[in-house]
Amino acid sequence: MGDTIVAIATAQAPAAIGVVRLSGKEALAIALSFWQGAKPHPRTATLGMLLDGQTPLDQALITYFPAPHSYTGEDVVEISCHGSPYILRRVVEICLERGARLARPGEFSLRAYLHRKLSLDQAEAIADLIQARSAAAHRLALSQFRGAYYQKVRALREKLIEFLALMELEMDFSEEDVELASRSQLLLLLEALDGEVTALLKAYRIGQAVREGVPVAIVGRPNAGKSTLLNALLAEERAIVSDTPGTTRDTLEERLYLGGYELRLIDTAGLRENPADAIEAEGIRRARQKLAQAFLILYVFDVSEETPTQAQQHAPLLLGTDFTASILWIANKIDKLSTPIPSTDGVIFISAAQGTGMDALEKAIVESLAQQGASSDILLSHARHYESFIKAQTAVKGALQLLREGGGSELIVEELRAAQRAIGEITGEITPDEILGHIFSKFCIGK
Ligand SMILES: Nc1nc2c(ncn2[C@@H]2O[C@H](COP(=O)(O)OP(=O)(O)OP(=O)(O)O)[C@@H](O)[C@H]2O)c(=O)[nH]1
Ligand SMILES: [Mg+2]
Repeated sequence: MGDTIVAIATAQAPAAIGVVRLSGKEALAIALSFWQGAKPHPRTATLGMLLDGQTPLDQALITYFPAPHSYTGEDVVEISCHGSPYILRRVVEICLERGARLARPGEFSLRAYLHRKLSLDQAEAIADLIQARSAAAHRLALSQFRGAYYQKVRALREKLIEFLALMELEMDFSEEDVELASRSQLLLLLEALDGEVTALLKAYRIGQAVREGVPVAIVGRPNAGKSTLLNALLAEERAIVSDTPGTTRDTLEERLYLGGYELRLIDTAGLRENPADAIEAEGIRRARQKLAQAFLILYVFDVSEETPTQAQQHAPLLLGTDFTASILWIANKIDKLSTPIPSTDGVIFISAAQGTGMDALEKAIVESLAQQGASSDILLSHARHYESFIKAQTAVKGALQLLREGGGSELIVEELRAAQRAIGEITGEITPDEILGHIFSKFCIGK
């Protein structure tokens, strides 16, 4: 970690400004070695000229953050110059010639973590923040970064550690048969812990969906108006619409931003019991596959052909049972009705072709996501955290079982240790090096 690293911290395209960042002991010396201007004061931007040999390269600002008050906890220098790919590349090359080394992806954040400027989940939150495309993903990343997540996890772990300490102490006095850790209190703690961990685990699917885009499948019989609905939601003629049943043969996915969420809207082939040919059968198979992955199902039916009750009765036959998503019932083509039909609870009436009822539908989609917990600030959204919590849950359940069966303290202590280790992995209190390398390698260079 002793060496000084350098990387371009901004996007690699012509832009008004671009930033090159240096971190490490030699950061300031390297920057000043091709700088013509005043020596920068800590944390104050200083104007000067960057030199390429004897020739001016660019007018720039240098900001110097002496250790430990910097992002990485080391001496950091940020050079803001004009965002020309050539200038930025030259600045990096000159830094390399003067002894810096090119940073690996995520290496600035890795250093920040190693210098305890960030916990591991906070470092991951920064990577998420950079990637966030929707308000909801941004909110999740920010709350994780601000430590909401960390507090919750840490509180759980601290309680565990208290009990562990007491039980370990007990084992030292084993001949005297003292019971320092109340078994009934431990049982209560473990049950509470099990409840919290289970709730966090349950929120994983929605958390991941919020971060990566919530899959929403549009399904229903052929000709119900699914593709018309997709187009109406996107406000774009994206999918082919025709009055021939079976027009959509493959699935089609588009991103839509709605109510602060990023949705992955998936149009599918119409579902029916007896497909006409092998292609349609394959389309239906794919539709069912998307159904299984979806978070929300928009079930579209032609209300001029079946009543809401009939549609709801038939739907299970078409949908099968291989899905967990909640369903929004959408009665389409209300413009074709000569007499309006009475409103039915939980059914949204629209005309996708004419754009009627779209506001209510959009509102219902957003509400449904919120109801499923998508608006929560603390959601598990990383596979790595999920795995650690699964390990913790297994250990907590193991300890609970032992406790209920009057199992020996040694075995219970083993399980408690495993649980606290698993939770410690999330914030990075206990994390093997190879896992660290893997986590940070997924960051972008310069971060
Ligand atoms: N009157 C009326 N017609 C509609 C409405 N929505 C769709 N249609 C018509 O219904 C027919 C089928 O529409 P699509 O959007 O292609 O239906 P689909 O569900 O995607 O059909 P498949 O892809 O074949 O499964 C087309 O002729 C549309 O113009 C609506 O709200 N009102
Ligand atoms: Mg279609």
